[in-house]
Amino acid sequence: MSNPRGKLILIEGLDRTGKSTQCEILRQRLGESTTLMKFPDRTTAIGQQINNYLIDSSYNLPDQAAHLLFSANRWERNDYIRNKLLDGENIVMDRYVYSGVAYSAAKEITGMDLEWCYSCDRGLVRPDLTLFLVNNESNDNREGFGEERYENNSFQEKVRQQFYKLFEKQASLNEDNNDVVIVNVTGCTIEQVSEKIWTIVQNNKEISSSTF
Ligand code: NYM
Ligand code: MG
Repeated sequence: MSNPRGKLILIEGLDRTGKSTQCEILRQRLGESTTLMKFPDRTTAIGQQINNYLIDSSYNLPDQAAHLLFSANRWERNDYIRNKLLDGENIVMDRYVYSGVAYSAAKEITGMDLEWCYSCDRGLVRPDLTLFLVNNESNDNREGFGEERYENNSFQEKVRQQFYKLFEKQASLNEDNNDVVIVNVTGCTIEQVSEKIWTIVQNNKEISSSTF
């Protein structure tokens, strides 16, 4: 008999909410057959272009083109993701489609609405479980905040609203079992957050994922 399919667990959130730390802890907890992935994946050729766009505010790209690069960056890893899952490996993912849609839609460009932003990610492997980390503390004292494009409080607030719109839309479609769980991490230590996440992951019902 072949291996059972692995699980794709996604951690999403605004900048500096502790996603990367939590992804690493979760990967360790899930054990050996678990791979950690992150988007944007800055190691590919497309990812390097994205990196330049994020770190250099004078690097101009039409917003639509920037959006398509982020999406292409996911598509170039889609077969790898699918094959890992089919081989029975779990994947813990640090950002994915939801970030792609929320950050771009938050720019409020005419014609670049939620639906437009979502459309180019249709068909990507869909997570089994999504955890959305919410930290209501101010970003002002967070180390490194403000170094990259998008890292300012007023834009982050717009992104937060787009994330919620998107989750509502998903829930209203109710097409399958794609669970999004909001995890409030305000005032929590790293250990407390990792415990919250671990409880949710362990309680997650058996679900089979499909595509976006
Ligand atoms: N981001 C991330 C997007 O704008 N679109 C996307 O599709 C993805 C995956 O990139 N501010 C933004 C969110 C972040 C920035 O991500 C870099 P990170 O996780 O800080 O490296
Ligand atoms: Mg960041």
